[in-house]
Amino acid sequence: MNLTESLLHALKAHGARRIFGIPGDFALPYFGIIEKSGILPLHTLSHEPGVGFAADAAARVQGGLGVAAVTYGAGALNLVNAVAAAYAEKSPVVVLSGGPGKREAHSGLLLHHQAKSLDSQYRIYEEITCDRTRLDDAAKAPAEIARVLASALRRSQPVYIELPRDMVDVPCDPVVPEPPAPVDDDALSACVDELLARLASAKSPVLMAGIEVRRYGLEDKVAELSRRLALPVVTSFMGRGLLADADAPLAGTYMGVAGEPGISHLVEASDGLLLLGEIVCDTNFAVSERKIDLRRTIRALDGQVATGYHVYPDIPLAALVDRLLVRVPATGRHFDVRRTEFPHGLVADDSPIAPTDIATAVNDLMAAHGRMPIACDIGDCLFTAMDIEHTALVAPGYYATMGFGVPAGLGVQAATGQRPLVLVGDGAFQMTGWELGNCARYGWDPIVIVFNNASWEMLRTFQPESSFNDLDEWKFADMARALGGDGVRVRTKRELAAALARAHATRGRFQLVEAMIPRGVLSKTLERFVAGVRRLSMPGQPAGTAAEPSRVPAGLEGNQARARTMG
Ligand code: TPW
Ligand code: MG
Repeated sequence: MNLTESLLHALKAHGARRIFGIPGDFALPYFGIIEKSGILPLHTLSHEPGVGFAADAAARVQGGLGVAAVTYGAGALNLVNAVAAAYAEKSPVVVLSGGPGKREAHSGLLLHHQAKSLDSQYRIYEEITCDRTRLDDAAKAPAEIARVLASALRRSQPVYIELPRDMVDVPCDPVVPEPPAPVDDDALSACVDELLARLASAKSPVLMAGIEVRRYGLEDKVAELSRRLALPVVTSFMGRGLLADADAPLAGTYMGVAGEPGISHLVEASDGLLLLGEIVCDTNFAVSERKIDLRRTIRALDGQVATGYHVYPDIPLAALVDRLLVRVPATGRHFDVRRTEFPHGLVADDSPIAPTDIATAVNDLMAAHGRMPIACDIGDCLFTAMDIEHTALVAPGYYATMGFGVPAGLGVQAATGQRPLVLVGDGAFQMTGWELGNCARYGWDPIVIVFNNASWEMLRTFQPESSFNDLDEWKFADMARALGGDGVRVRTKRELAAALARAHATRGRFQLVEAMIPRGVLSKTLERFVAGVRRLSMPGQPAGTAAEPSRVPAGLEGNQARARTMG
């Protein structure tokens, strides 16, 4: 076995199922081995950000590892934003990068694709990965690979592996996976004792499920736990889509001032808020009407548990949930909650389309034909998605990078075999929409709804006076045929409903529905978000005046709303 084959077998053994990538001359040798060995299938895309987003989405929906394979320099540095997104949102993407051969690294010549030094790339990746290795020693490579892949799975974050191009086919031993890290049983017991005591003494405990619940494959167990503990469950904005397929008492999604008032009250009035795997970030919490004192919550995140001022280090979420299930017996009683209701029954008339109509039309479609997984970009499309029935959803709800939606949809279809629905704004589609051209050769056929308001509308809501937010009206539907799909532009609710039905009935080619939305028309959720942010951040400010980001208090402690654009 050679070094690349050893790596590929290890990736597979750690849960990778496919590789997304773009080669280059530093990468050709190991790409050759990927193709010839057939250990993992390879999907090439058009632009490295798309590679990263697809690998990230595949990891999110299927569990295990996503793999993004690129060349040195121009390739790997083009991937940086997507890997930073995966780092922030805890998606275990393995970055494989070709690298200069050991001998050429010492030739004295500057090498093409080199930035400042040959190590610049490695150092840049130190900031956005949780572990790294350069495989320049075949004897050490198996242990290095084992360590790095174990880190990716344990931390649920990206890692970086560089393959010098003259190392890829040297003989190498197979990788022996690292044993799971031991958990201190006494610490786990003490932690569970305190946690259960806190919940038992709370009058209105609530469980907020965060993304780690999915990252560590715990959705069914957490659903069971919440029933046994009779805990109403909410997700955060970022965690939307979690537990959609689990049998959980799921009330809805917490979005503070932007969300359903009942859910906001449930969370903000809780005296026992259990944050399981929830990233404590501004998009999740800064929209709180009433301050959530984080010190009074119980937080399990990043392999530790904090209650009040006690911190239990080295308690993995999976171990915590397993132990809680051992300690809390099933009662046999059925516990459920009132659930958020979502709009259904689009009045398919000749009036123009508002974002919320798209949510209604999608709900109607899914009610008739079954749920689809959603890949969503940032922009009003993501706020609109909050009005769509609970279904699997991948979106950059915290890091908030544009360009995620389309390539993530490709990653979802590759990973699950299910046909996804992609929601994307015109601005974001301009960034990565071209990746749809790769659907034909892999047989992917997502339904893509482009919210075309000829605008960077979310930015406009925060700074209405700037004319740079006006975009030209690109004719996206016309581009679909050239890329191997079908496209249709719709202006009315009637046309929207008909186009979605037709798209759903047409398999085998991607279907692009370009929904024309007048500038300034927002989803109900974004409207509430904007109004709430203004109200919270600038008391006394007349409605309709843009808040100025720099004057708004930031920081989580105070849970003040920040007039941020998610950008
Ligand atoms: C990679 C900053 C956040 S939202 C936004 C920008 C430019 C406008 C999005 O326009 P779109 O959607 O897609 O038409 P909509 O509903 O607002 O009209 N560059 C990157 N990521 C972010 N977040 C930005 C810039 C931003
Ligand atoms: Mg737009």
